[in-house]
Amino acid sequence: MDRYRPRYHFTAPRNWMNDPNGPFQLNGEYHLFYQHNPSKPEWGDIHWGHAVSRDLVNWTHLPYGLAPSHERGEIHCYSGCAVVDGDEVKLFYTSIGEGDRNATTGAEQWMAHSSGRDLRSWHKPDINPVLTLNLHGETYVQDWRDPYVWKETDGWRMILGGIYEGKGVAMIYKSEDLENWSFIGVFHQGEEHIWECPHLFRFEEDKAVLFYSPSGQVRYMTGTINGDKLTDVQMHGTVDFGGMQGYYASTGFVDEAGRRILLGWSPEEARGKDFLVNLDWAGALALPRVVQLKPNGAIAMSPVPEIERLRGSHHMFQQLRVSSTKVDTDLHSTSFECLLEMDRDALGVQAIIVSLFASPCGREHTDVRLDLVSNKVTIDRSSSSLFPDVNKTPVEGNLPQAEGSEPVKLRIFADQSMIEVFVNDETCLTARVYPTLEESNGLALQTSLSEAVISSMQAWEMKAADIREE
Ligand code: DQQ
Repeated sequence: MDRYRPRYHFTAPRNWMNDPNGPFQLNGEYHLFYQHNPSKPEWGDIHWGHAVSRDLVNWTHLPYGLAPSHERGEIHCYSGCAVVDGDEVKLFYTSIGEGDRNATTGAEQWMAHSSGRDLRSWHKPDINPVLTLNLHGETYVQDWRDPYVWKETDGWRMILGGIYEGKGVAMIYKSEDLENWSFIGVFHQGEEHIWECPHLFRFEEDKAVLFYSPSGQVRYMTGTINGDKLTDVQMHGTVDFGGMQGYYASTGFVDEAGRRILLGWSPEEARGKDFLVNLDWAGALALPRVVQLKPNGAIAMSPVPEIERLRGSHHMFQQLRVSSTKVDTDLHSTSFECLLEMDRDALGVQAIIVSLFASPCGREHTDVRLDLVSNKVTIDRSSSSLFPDVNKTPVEGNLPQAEGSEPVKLRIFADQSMIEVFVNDETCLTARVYPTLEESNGLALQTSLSEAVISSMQAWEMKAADIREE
Protein backbone atom coordinates (compact mmCIF):
# COMPACT_ATOMS: atom_id res chain seq x y z
CA MET A 1 0.00 0.00 0.00
CA ASP A 2 1.59 3.29 -1.00
CA ARG A 3 1.14 6.48 1.00
CA TYR A 4 -0.89 8.19 -1.70
CA ARG A 5 -3.61 5.57 -2.05
CA PRO A 6 -6.76 6.83 -0.25
CA ARG A 7 -7.82 4.60 2.65
CA TYR A 8 -11.50 5.44 2.99
CA HIS A 9 -12.26 6.51 -0.56
CA PHE A 10 -12.99 3.94 -3.25
CA THR A 11 -10.12 2.96 -5.57
CA ALA A 12 -9.79 0.11 -8.09
CA PRO A 13 -7.73 -2.88 -6.93
CA ARG A 14 -5.00 -1.91 -9.38
CA ASN A 15 -4.50 0.01 -12.61
CA TRP A 16 -6.58 2.80 -14.05
CA MET A 17 -10.08 3.98 -13.12
CA ASN A 18 -12.10 6.95 -14.26
CA ASP A 19 -15.85 7.72 -14.35
CA PRO A 20 -18.28 5.94 -12.03
CA ASN A 21 -20.88 4.11 -14.15
CA GLY A 22 -24.33 2.61 -13.62
CA PRO A 23 -24.66 2.73 -9.84
CA PHE A 24 -27.83 1.12 -8.42
CA GLN A 25 -29.13 -0.65 -5.34
CA LEU A 26 -31.14 -3.87 -5.45
CA ASN A 27 -32.20 -6.03 -2.49
CA GLY A 28 -30.01 -3.97 -0.20
CA GLU A 29 -26.85 -4.41 -2.24
CA TYR A 30 -25.21 -1.40 -3.88
CA HIS A 31 -23.52 -1.97 -7.25
CA LEU A 32 -20.89 0.31 -8.69
CA PHE A 33 -19.26 0.09 -12.10
CA TYR A 34 -16.46 2.32 -13.27
CA GLN A 35 -14.32 3.00 -16.33
CA HIS A 36 -11.33 0.75 -15.95
CA ASN A 37 -8.18 -0.29 -17.78
CA PRO A 38 -7.45 -3.69 -16.22
CA SER A 39 -3.83 -3.87 -17.40
CA LYS A 40 -2.25 -0.42 -17.00
CA PRO A 41 -2.44 2.57 -14.62
CA GLU A 42 -3.31 4.79 -17.57
CA TRP A 43 -6.44 5.31 -19.70
CA GLY A 44 -7.05 2.68 -22.44
CA ASP A 45 -8.76 -0.66 -23.25
CA ILE A 46 -11.80 0.57 -21.37
CA HIS A 47 -13.77 -2.06 -19.43
CA TRP A 48 -16.41 -1.59 -16.73
CA GLY A 49 -14.90 -2.50 -13.36
CA HIS A 50 -17.50 -3.76 -10.85
CA ALA A 51 -17.80 -3.66 -7.06
CA VAL A 52 -20.58 -4.23 -4.51
CA SER A 53 -21.26 -2.81 -1.09
CA ARG A 54 -23.86 -2.89 1.70
CA ASP A 55 -23.12 0.65 2.90
CA LEU A 56 -21.35 2.68 0.16
CA VAL A 57 -18.22 2.69 2.36
CA ASN A 58 -16.85 -0.87 2.42
CA TRP A 59 -16.60 -2.55 -0.98
CA THR A 60 -15.94 -5.94 -2.53
CA HIS A 61 -14.31 -5.88 -5.94
CA LEU A 62 -15.83 -8.35 -8.41
CA PRO A 63 -14.59 -9.51 -11.82
CA TYR A 64 -15.16 -6.76 -14.40
CA GLY A 65 -18.75 -6.23 -15.58
CA LEU A 66 -18.17 -5.34 -19.24
CA ALA A 67 -15.24 -5.93 -21.56
CA PRO A 68 -14.90 -4.71 -25.15
CA SER A 69 -16.29 -7.33 -27.60
CA HIS A 70 -13.36 -7.39 -30.02
CA GLU A 71 -15.10 -9.99 -32.21
CA ARG A 72 -17.82 -7.37 -32.83
CA GLY A 73 -15.33 -4.61 -33.57
CA GLU A 74 -15.68 -2.98 -30.14
CA ILE A 75 -12.56 -1.53 -28.48
CA HIS A 76 -13.89 0.49 -25.52
CA CYS A 77 -16.98 0.39 -23.30
CA TYR A 78 -17.44 4.06 -22.45
CA SER A 79 -19.64 5.46 -19.68
CA GLY A 80 -23.31 4.77 -19.10
CA CYS A 81 -26.00 3.83 -16.63
CA ALA A 82 -27.98 0.94 -15.14
CA VAL A 83 -31.75 0.46 -15.30
CA VAL A 84 -33.48 -1.71 -12.73
CA ASP A 85 -36.55 -3.14 -14.51
CA GLY A 86 -38.29 -5.48 -12.06
CA ASP A 87 -35.71 -8.09 -11.16
CA GLU A 88 -33.70 -7.52 -14.29
CA VAL A 89 -30.93 -5.00 -14.59
CA LYS A 90 -29.86 -3.55 -17.91
CA LEU A 91 -26.70 -1.58 -18.51
CA PHE A 92 -26.65 1.07 -21.24
CA TYR A 93 -23.29 2.34 -22.41
CA THR A 94 -21.44 3.88 -25.32
CA SER A 95 -19.66 1.42 -27.55
CA ILE A 96 -16.56 2.68 -29.34
CA GLY A 97 -15.09 0.64 -32.17
CA GLU A 98 -12.31 0.68 -34.68
CA GLY A 99 -12.17 2.93 -37.76
CA ASP A 100 -15.49 4.65 -38.44
CA ARG A 101 -16.85 3.68 -35.06
CA ASN A 102 -14.55 6.18 -33.35
CA ALA A 103 -15.64 8.33 -30.40
CA THR A 104 -16.03 11.56 -32.38
CA THR A 105 -18.29 10.50 -35.25
CA GLY A 106 -19.19 6.83 -34.89
CA ALA A 107 -20.21 6.04 -31.33
CA GLU A 108 -23.08 3.60 -30.78
CA GLN A 109 -25.24 2.99 -27.72
CA TRP A 110 -25.29 -0.61 -26.54
CA MET A 111 -27.15 -2.55 -23.88
CA ALA A 112 -26.14 -5.48 -21.69
CA HIS A 113 -28.32 -7.41 -19.26
CA SER A 114 -27.67 -9.51 -16.24
CA SER A 115 -27.40 -13.13 -17.16
CA GLY A 116 -27.97 -14.43 -13.64
CA ARG A 117 -29.86 -13.28 -10.56
CA ASP A 118 -26.62 -12.69 -8.71
CA LEU A 119 -25.82 -9.73 -11.03
CA ARG A 120 -22.24 -10.96 -11.41
CA SER A 121 -22.19 -11.59 -15.16
CA TRP A 122 -23.47 -9.47 -18.02
CA HIS A 123 -24.44 -10.39 -21.54
CA LYS A 124 -24.68 -8.19 -24.66
CA PRO A 125 -27.67 -9.45 -26.73
CA ASP A 126 -27.67 -9.52 -30.54
CA ILE A 127 -30.07 -6.55 -30.79
CA ASN A 128 -27.05 -4.25 -30.31
CA PRO A 129 -26.50 -1.51 -31.19
CA VAL A 130 -29.72 -0.17 -29.70
CA LEU A 131 -29.11 3.38 -30.94
CA THR A 132 -26.94 4.66 -33.78
CA LEU A 133 -26.33 8.17 -35.03
CA ASN A 134 -28.63 7.41 -38.01
CA LEU A 135 -31.50 8.28 -35.67
CA HIS A 136 -30.72 11.95 -36.22
CA GLY A 137 -31.09 12.00 -40.00
CA GLU A 138 -29.32 15.10 -41.26
CA THR A 139 -28.72 16.59 -37.82
CA TYR A 140 -24.98 16.68 -37.19
CA VAL A 141 -24.30 15.35 -33.71
CA GLN A 142 -20.80 14.47 -32.63
CA ASP A 143 -19.06 13.00 -29.54
CA TRP A 144 -22.37 11.37 -28.73
CA ARG A 145 -22.13 9.42 -25.51
CA ASP A 146 -22.82 8.51 -21.89
CA PRO A 147 -26.49 7.42 -21.79
CA TYR A 148 -28.62 8.07 -18.74
CA VAL A 149 -32.04 6.32 -18.73
CA TRP A 150 -35.03 6.90 -16.46
CA LYS A 151 -38.75 6.15 -16.40
CA GLU A 152 -41.49 8.71 -17.01
CA THR A 153 -45.21 7.85 -16.63
CA ASP A 154 -45.53 7.19 -20.38
CA GLY A 155 -42.34 5.20 -20.95
CA TRP A 156 -38.55 5.34 -20.82
CA ARG A 157 -36.35 8.30 -21.62
CA MET A 158 -32.65 8.47 -22.37
CA ILE A 159 -30.41 11.51 -22.49
CA LEU A 160 -27.03 11.47 -24.21
CA GLY A 161 -24.24 14.02 -24.01
CA GLY A 162 -22.23 15.34 -26.93
CA ILE A 163 -21.84 18.26 -29.27
CA TYR A 164 -24.56 19.68 -31.51
CA GLU A 165 -23.75 22.58 -33.85
CA GLY A 166 -20.46 23.09 -31.99
CA LYS A 167 -21.98 23.38 -28.52
CA GLY A 168 -22.42 21.02 -25.58
CA VAL A 169 -25.79 19.33 -25.52
CA ALA A 170 -28.03 16.71 -23.94
CA MET A 171 -30.18 15.00 -26.61
CA ILE A 172 -33.32 13.10 -25.55
CA TYR A 173 -34.84 9.77 -26.82
CA LYS A 174 -37.81 7.62 -25.83
CA SER A 175 -38.71 3.94 -25.78
CA GLU A 176 -41.50 1.69 -24.53
CA ASP A 177 -39.46 -1.48 -24.28
CA LEU A 178 -35.88 -0.26 -23.69
CA GLU A 179 -34.95 -1.80 -27.08
CA ASN A 180 -36.54 0.37 -29.77
CA TRP A 181 -35.65 4.02 -29.36
CA SER A 182 -36.73 7.16 -31.18
CA PHE A 183 -35.15 10.59 -31.17
CA ILE A 184 -37.19 13.41 -29.59
CA GLY A 185 -34.85 16.41 -29.81
CA VAL A 186 -32.57 18.66 -27.81
CA PHE A 187 -33.27 18.32 -24.08
CA HIS A 188 -31.01 21.25 -23.26
CA GLN A 189 -28.02 22.93 -24.86
CA GLY A 190 -25.23 24.98 -23.30
CA GLU A 191 -22.40 27.23 -24.35
CA GLU A 192 -19.56 24.83 -23.60
CA HIS A 193 -17.83 22.80 -26.30
CA ILE A 194 -18.92 19.39 -25.02
CA TRP A 195 -21.20 17.92 -22.39
CA GLU A 196 -20.13 14.54 -21.04
CA CYS A 197 -21.91 12.30 -18.55
CA PRO A 198 -25.32 14.00 -18.41
CA HIS A 199 -27.33 12.89 -15.40
CA LEU A 200 -30.76 13.84 -14.10
CA PHE A 201 -32.42 13.79 -10.71
CA ARG A 202 -36.21 14.07 -10.92
CA PHE A 203 -38.14 15.87 -8.18
CA GLU A 204 -41.83 16.54 -7.58
CA GLU A 205 -43.93 18.65 -9.95
CA ASP A 206 -41.72 18.10 -13.00
CA LYS A 207 -38.73 19.72 -11.33
CA ALA A 208 -35.38 18.26 -12.33
CA VAL A 209 -31.69 18.88 -11.79
CA LEU A 210 -29.49 18.19 -14.80
CA PHE A 211 -25.78 17.50 -14.19
CA TYR A 212 -23.11 17.54 -16.91
CA SER A 213 -19.32 17.48 -17.22
CA PRO A 214 -18.06 20.03 -19.77
CA SER A 215 -14.31 19.10 -19.72
CA GLY A 216 -13.98 21.25 -16.58
CA GLN A 217 -15.93 21.77 -13.38
CA VAL A 218 -19.07 19.61 -13.19
CA ARG A 219 -22.12 21.87 -13.50
CA TYR A 220 -25.80 21.56 -12.76
CA MET A 221 -28.97 23.40 -13.59
CA THR A 222 -32.35 23.20 -11.93
CA GLY A 223 -35.42 23.58 -14.11
CA THR A 224 -38.73 22.07 -15.16
CA ILE A 225 -39.31 19.21 -17.58
CA ASN A 226 -41.73 20.52 -20.14
CA GLY A 227 -42.50 18.55 -23.32
CA ASP A 228 -39.23 16.63 -23.04
CA LYS A 229 -37.14 19.76 -22.65
CA LEU A 230 -35.57 21.29 -19.57
CA THR A 231 -37.05 24.78 -19.35
CA ASP A 232 -37.52 27.60 -16.81
CA VAL A 233 -34.01 27.21 -15.45
CA GLN A 234 -34.07 28.58 -11.93
CA MET A 235 -30.44 27.94 -10.96
CA HIS A 236 -27.07 27.24 -12.57
CA GLY A 237 -24.44 25.92 -10.19
CA THR A 238 -21.09 24.22 -9.78
CA VAL A 239 -21.21 20.74 -8.27
CA ASP A 240 -17.55 20.82 -7.27
CA PHE A 241 -14.89 23.43 -7.96
CA GLY A 242 -12.17 20.77 -8.32
CA GLY A 243 -12.75 20.14 -12.03
CA MET A 244 -10.05 18.03 -13.69
CA GLN A 245 -7.87 18.71 -10.62
CA GLY A 246 -10.22 16.83 -8.35
CA TYR A 247 -13.80 15.97 -9.40
CA TYR A 248 -15.28 15.03 -12.76
CA ALA A 249 -17.79 12.84 -14.62
CA SER A 250 -20.40 12.58 -11.89
CA THR A 251 -23.40 10.30 -12.09
CA GLY A 252 -26.05 9.23 -9.62
CA PHE A 253 -28.93 7.01 -8.60
CA VAL A 254 -31.82 6.88 -6.17
CA ASP A 255 -31.24 4.22 -3.54
CA GLU A 256 -33.85 1.97 -1.93
CA ALA A 257 -34.30 4.50 0.90
CA GLY A 258 -35.15 7.16 -1.70
CA ARG A 259 -31.91 9.10 -1.29
CA ARG A 260 -30.48 10.78 -4.37
CA ILE A 261 -26.81 9.86 -4.38
CA LEU A 262 -24.16 11.45 -6.54
CA LEU A 263 -20.78 9.87 -7.32
CA GLY A 264 -17.81 11.54 -8.99
CA TRP A 265 -14.34 10.57 -10.17
CA SER A 266 -11.29 12.16 -8.58
CA PRO A 267 -8.63 12.15 -11.31
CA GLU A 268 -4.92 11.80 -10.75
CA GLU A 269 -4.34 14.76 -13.09
CA ALA A 270 -2.23 16.69 -10.54
CA ARG A 271 0.44 13.96 -10.43
CA GLY A 272 1.68 15.12 -13.80
CA LYS A 273 3.62 12.99 -16.28
CA ASP A 274 6.83 12.37 -14.33
CA PHE A 275 5.49 11.56 -10.89
CA LEU A 276 8.02 10.83 -8.15
CA VAL A 277 7.17 7.13 -7.78
CA ASN A 278 5.67 4.51 -10.06
CA LEU A 279 2.22 3.68 -8.75
CA ASP A 280 0.21 0.71 -9.96
CA TRP A 281 -3.12 2.53 -9.58
CA ALA A 282 -4.66 5.82 -10.71
CA GLY A 283 -7.97 7.47 -9.86
CA ALA A 284 -10.40 7.38 -6.93
CA LEU A 285 -14.03 8.18 -6.21
CA ALA A 286 -14.99 11.18 -4.15
CA LEU A 287 -17.23 10.27 -1.20
CA PRO A 288 -20.80 9.45 -2.33
CA ARG A 289 -22.95 12.53 -1.66
CA VAL A 290 -26.62 12.81 -0.74
CA VAL A 291 -28.19 15.52 -2.90
CA GLN A 292 -31.16 17.61 -1.81
CA LEU A 293 -32.96 20.39 -3.61
CA LYS A 294 -33.32 23.76 -1.87
CA PRO A 295 -36.31 26.06 -2.51
CA ASN A 296 -34.09 28.48 -4.48
CA GLY A 297 -33.04 25.69 -6.89
CA ALA A 298 -29.55 25.24 -5.44
CA ILE A 299 -28.52 21.76 -4.36
CA ALA A 300 -27.27 20.77 -0.93
CA MET A 301 -24.67 18.00 -0.84
CA SER A 302 -23.22 16.07 2.08
CA PRO A 303 -21.29 12.81 2.24
CA VAL A 304 -23.46 9.76 2.99
CA PRO A 305 -23.71 9.51 6.80
CA GLU A 306 -22.49 5.89 6.62
CA ILE A 307 -18.96 7.30 6.26
CA GLU A 308 -19.14 8.39 9.91
CA ARG A 309 -18.86 4.71 10.92
CA LEU A 310 -15.18 4.99 10.08
CA ARG A 311 -14.62 7.77 12.61
CA GLY A 312 -11.94 6.72 15.09
CA SER A 313 -10.24 8.69 17.86
CA HIS A 314 -11.93 12.00 18.45
CA HIS A 315 -10.30 15.38 19.11
CA MET A 316 -12.59 18.14 20.35
CA PHE A 317 -11.83 21.80 20.88
CA GLN A 318 -14.43 24.26 22.13
CA GLN A 319 -14.24 28.04 22.12
CA LEU A 320 -10.88 27.69 20.43
CA ARG A 321 -8.77 30.86 20.32
CA VAL A 322 -6.98 31.20 17.02
CA SER A 323 -4.59 33.99 16.05
CA SER A 324 -2.42 34.98 13.13
CA THR A 325 0.36 32.75 14.48
CA LYS A 326 -0.11 29.16 13.43
CA VAL A 327 -1.24 26.85 16.27
CA ASP A 328 -0.70 23.10 15.92
CA THR A 329 -3.38 20.74 17.15
CA ASP A 330 -2.64 17.35 18.66
CA LEU A 331 -3.90 15.53 15.59
CA HIS A 332 -1.23 13.81 13.51
CA SER A 333 -2.84 11.87 10.74
CA THR A 334 -3.10 11.65 6.98
CA SER A 335 -6.62 10.14 7.04
CA PHE A 336 -9.04 12.24 9.01
CA GLU A 337 -12.21 14.32 9.04
CA CYS A 338 -12.32 17.76 10.56
CA LEU A 339 -15.38 19.91 11.30
CA LEU A 340 -15.22 23.57 12.26
CA GLU A 341 -18.25 25.56 13.32
CA MET A 342 -17.94 29.31 13.54
CA ASP A 343 -20.01 32.41 14.07
CA ARG A 344 -19.71 34.81 11.17
CA ASP A 345 -19.40 37.74 13.60
CA ALA A 346 -16.57 36.10 15.51
CA LEU A 347 -14.49 35.86 12.38
CA GLY A 348 -15.25 39.40 11.30
CA VAL A 349 -13.27 40.58 8.30
CA GLN A 350 -10.61 37.96 8.27
CA ALA A 351 -9.97 34.53 6.88
CA ILE A 352 -9.46 31.30 8.76
CA ILE A 353 -6.75 28.99 7.47
CA VAL A 354 -6.66 25.27 8.23
CA SER A 355 -3.32 23.65 7.35
CA LEU A 356 -3.46 19.96 6.52
CA PHE A 357 -0.66 17.49 5.91
CA ALA A 358 1.65 20.01 7.62
CA SER A 359 5.27 19.12 8.43
CA PRO A 360 6.79 20.47 11.68
CA CYS A 361 9.58 22.13 9.66
CA GLY A 362 6.91 24.18 7.87
CA ARG A 363 8.09 23.20 4.41
CA GLU A 364 5.01 21.16 3.46
CA HIS A 365 1.39 22.06 4.15
CA THR A 366 -1.85 22.37 2.22
CA ASP A 367 -4.04 25.25 3.32
CA VAL A 368 -7.80 25.43 3.23
CA ARG A 369 -8.60 29.13 3.42
CA LEU A 370 -12.11 30.33 4.16
CA ASP A 371 -12.63 34.02 3.53
CA LEU A 372 -16.00 35.51 4.40
CA VAL A 373 -15.13 38.90 2.98
CA SER A 374 -14.39 37.80 -0.56
CA ASN A 375 -16.87 34.92 -0.01
CA LYS A 376 -14.35 32.37 -1.28
CA VAL A 377 -12.91 29.11 -0.10
CA THR A 378 -9.57 27.96 -1.49
CA ILE A 379 -7.43 24.87 -1.33
CA ASP A 380 -3.96 26.42 -1.57
CA ARG A 381 -1.60 23.72 -2.85
CA SER A 382 1.44 25.97 -3.36
CA SER A 383 3.38 24.31 -0.48
CA SER A 384 1.60 20.96 -0.66
CA SER A 385 4.61 19.01 -1.89
CA LEU A 386 8.36 19.40 -2.19
CA PHE A 387 8.14 17.47 -5.43
CA PRO A 388 8.35 20.22 -8.06
CA ASP A 389 6.40 18.59 -10.86
CA VAL A 390 2.99 18.08 -9.28
CA ASN A 391 0.24 20.58 -10.00
CA LYS A 392 0.07 23.19 -7.22
CA THR A 393 -2.45 25.62 -8.66
CA PRO A 394 -5.14 26.70 -6.18
CA VAL A 395 -8.64 25.25 -6.32
CA GLU A 396 -11.10 28.00 -5.46
CA GLY A 397 -14.86 28.12 -4.98
CA ASN A 398 -17.57 30.69 -4.27
CA LEU A 399 -19.43 30.43 -1.00
CA PRO A 400 -23.22 30.34 -0.90
CA GLN A 401 -24.92 33.60 0.02
CA ALA A 402 -25.14 33.85 3.80
CA GLU A 403 -28.63 33.32 5.16
CA GLY A 404 -28.84 35.78 8.07
CA SER A 405 -26.46 34.99 10.89
CA GLU A 406 -26.35 31.29 10.06
CA PRO A 407 -23.09 29.83 11.44
CA VAL A 408 -20.40 28.68 9.05
CA LYS A 409 -19.75 24.96 8.89
CA LEU A 410 -16.47 23.92 7.29
CA ARG A 411 -16.06 20.19 6.86
CA ILE A 412 -12.82 18.75 5.51
CA PHE A 413 -12.05 15.15 4.58
CA ALA A 414 -8.37 14.38 4.12
CA ASP A 415 -7.28 10.97 2.93
CA GLN A 416 -3.63 10.45 1.95
CA SER A 417 -3.77 12.39 -1.34
CA MET A 418 -7.45 13.43 -1.38
CA ILE A 419 -8.94 16.57 0.08
CA GLU A 420 -12.68 17.20 0.01
CA VAL A 421 -14.10 20.41 1.43
CA PHE A 422 -17.78 21.13 2.12
CA VAL A 423 -18.93 24.58 3.26
CA ASN A 424 -22.44 24.65 4.70
CA ASP A 425 -23.20 21.56 2.58
CA GLU A 426 -23.33 23.69 -0.52
CA THR A 427 -19.90 24.70 -1.79
CA CYS A 428 -17.74 21.65 -2.53
CA LEU A 429 -14.10 21.46 -3.58
CA THR A 430 -12.07 18.34 -4.19
CA ALA A 431 -8.33 18.36 -4.88
CA ARG A 432 -5.38 15.99 -4.89
CA VAL A 433 -2.05 16.67 -3.15
CA TYR A 434 1.12 14.58 -2.89
CA PRO A 435 3.26 15.52 0.14
CA THR A 436 6.71 13.95 0.24
CA LEU A 437 7.91 14.19 3.87
CA GLU A 438 7.03 11.37 6.22
CA GLU A 439 6.15 13.84 8.97
CA SER A 440 3.69 15.84 6.82
CA ASN A 441 0.75 14.82 8.98
CA GLY A 442 -0.05 17.81 11.18
CA LEU A 443 -3.23 19.86 11.45
CA ALA A 444 -2.79 23.54 12.36
CA LEU A 445 -4.98 26.65 12.47
CA GLN A 446 -4.47 30.35 12.05
CA THR A 447 -6.34 33.50 11.14
CA SER A 448 -5.25 36.03 8.57
CA LEU A 449 -5.25 39.08 10.90
CA SER A 450 -6.04 38.88 14.58
CA GLU A 451 -7.47 36.64 17.27
CA ALA A 452 -10.82 34.97 16.69
CA VAL A 453 -12.80 32.39 18.64
CA ILE A 454 -13.96 29.28 16.81
CA SER A 455 -17.10 27.88 18.49
CA SER A 456 -16.00 24.32 17.99
CA MET A 457 -13.59 22.20 16.10
CA GLN A 458 -13.78 18.44 16.01
CA ALA A 459 -11.49 16.04 14.26
CA TRP A 460 -11.65 12.29 13.87
CA GLU A 461 -8.90 10.02 12.70
CA MET A 462 -10.55 7.86 10.04
CA LYS A 463 -10.21 4.10 9.90
CA ALA A 464 -9.54 2.47 6.55
CA ALA A 465 -12.61 1.22 4.68
CA ASP A 466 -12.72 -2.53 4.08
CA ILE A 467 -12.12 -2.72 0.33
CA ARG A 468 -11.26 -6.25 -0.73
CA GLU A 469 -11.29 -8.56 -3.71
CA GLU A 470 -13.82 -11.37 -3.87
N1 DQQ B 1 -14.97 9.26 -19.96
C1 DQQ B 1 -15.53 8.18 -20.74
C2 DQQ B 1 -16.51 8.83 -21.65
C3 DQQ B 1 -16.85 10.08 -20.95
C4 DQQ B 1 -15.54 10.50 -20.37
C5 DQQ B 1 -14.41 7.46 -21.44
C6 DQQ B 1 -15.66 11.45 -19.22
O1 DQQ B 1 -17.65 8.00 -21.85
O2 DQQ B 1 -17.42 11.02 -21.80
O3 DQQ B 1 -13.56 6.82 -20.51
O4 DQQ B 1 -14.56 11.38 -18.34
